[in-house]
Amino acid sequence: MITNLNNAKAGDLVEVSGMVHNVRVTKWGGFIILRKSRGLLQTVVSNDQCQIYNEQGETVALNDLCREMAVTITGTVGEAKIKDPAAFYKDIEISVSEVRVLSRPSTTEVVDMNALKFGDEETLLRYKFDNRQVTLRNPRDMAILKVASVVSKAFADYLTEQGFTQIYTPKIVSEGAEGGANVFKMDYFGKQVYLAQSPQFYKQIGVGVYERVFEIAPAYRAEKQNTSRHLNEYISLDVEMGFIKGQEDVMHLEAELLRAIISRVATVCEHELNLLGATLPVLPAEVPIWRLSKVHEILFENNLCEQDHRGEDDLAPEEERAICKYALEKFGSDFVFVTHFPSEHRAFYAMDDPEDPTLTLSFDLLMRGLEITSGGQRIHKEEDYRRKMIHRGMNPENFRFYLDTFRNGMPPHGGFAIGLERITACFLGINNVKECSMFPRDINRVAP
Ligand code: AMO
Repeated sequence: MITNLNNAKAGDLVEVSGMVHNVRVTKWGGFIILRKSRGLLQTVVSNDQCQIYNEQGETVALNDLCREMAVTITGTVGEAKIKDPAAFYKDIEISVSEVRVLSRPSTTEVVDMNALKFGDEETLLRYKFDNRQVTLRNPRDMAILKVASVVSKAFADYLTEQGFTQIYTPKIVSEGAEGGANVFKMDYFGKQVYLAQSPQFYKQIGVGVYERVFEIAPAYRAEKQNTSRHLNEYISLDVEMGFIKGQEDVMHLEAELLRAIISRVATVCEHELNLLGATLPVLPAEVPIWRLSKVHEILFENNLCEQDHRGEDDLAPEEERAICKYALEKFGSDFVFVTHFPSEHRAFYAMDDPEDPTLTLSFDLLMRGLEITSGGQRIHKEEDYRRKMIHRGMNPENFRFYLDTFRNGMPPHGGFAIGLERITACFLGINNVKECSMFPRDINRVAP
């Protein structure tokens, strides 16, 4: 008897366990559509050749089975051509000889995760997230989160091959790393502390230890706006590397890392990509790298934005979309690096450009119209940190342990962070990043 369906061929006797996704009863028997870890498996029941037992071992009929029962099925593999895109097993079906019910839902009205037919996207998403513990079982949602999982595994594998060490840093911190007001405060035995906006300080500290580090962990942002690109808790794929010659080394690493991730997703997630109708992004050998000022100019000169954004110190969302469209049309790239953001607009740890200290050696990576990464070279001298902090009205004493790292010697270094939900959404053409989070947290939602 074979239990691994991936090795099964026509004529093999198999035992398969799974959840009943659907039951269709016909005159002669019917179908049990079983849900497995990657998608659906069709099984065929002929009333005269199949025994079905309930949890007590009593014989029952096919129409006694219901959705979300856990069952073990024994049967013979047959060849098939299944059209349902949610079917993971498209070339086989099982002719069932025996079904054993292992457990059943305690309600006869299980949440309808298939018929998510609402008029507008907002109502659909609310229903989906209100019942997330069950709607996650929808093959489409399963597929999205499977891709996210493969992305993060590919991220870890590639970096490990490149000599990076995975680290785990605290999420309860004494100071926010990214500045600004979007930091969650919490009470820690009577003292005010924060939820980490990013592992920035700690991953830099990690460079002093291991030269190259990465982390996959949640990050917290007290974003008050409820947008399709913001979560209050997201998974940050963080990288930091020592002994760089400049931010170009960091961008180069990120491009090669993305190449490895795209290639892994293409190989491992063919089923998920087909189900979601997704096309992976194009990453050319040379990803365009433009300064922020150049992007404003390109868009203005080519009349690609409604407004003139020249002189602005950041990219407007319409610019992000427009420059990505331009890069795809002109350079065949779904990615664009934008560099040299104004110092005043970037976090204090960004290294200022020695050629023009009003700018930083930092970058964003845009993909298909959305920022998926920020990164750059960091300051690595204590005195430079102190100068910049004082200039910004920050109290260096609040960052003692961080500054102590540089006092004790640090190599030139840099890094970046990719938002897992954002990169997944961009890969799959999903409009709202919340769909790429297992249990999204936004201003109105902390449960389930
Ligand atoms: P930044 O704040 O730009 O940089 O964040 C890096 C990336 O994290 C993702 N991200 C988010 N995703 C969903 N919801 C949010 N609220 C959210 N905020 C950020 C985005 C973004 O590009 N320490 C630096 C990184 C570095 O320089 O290494 C940082 O956190 O994809």
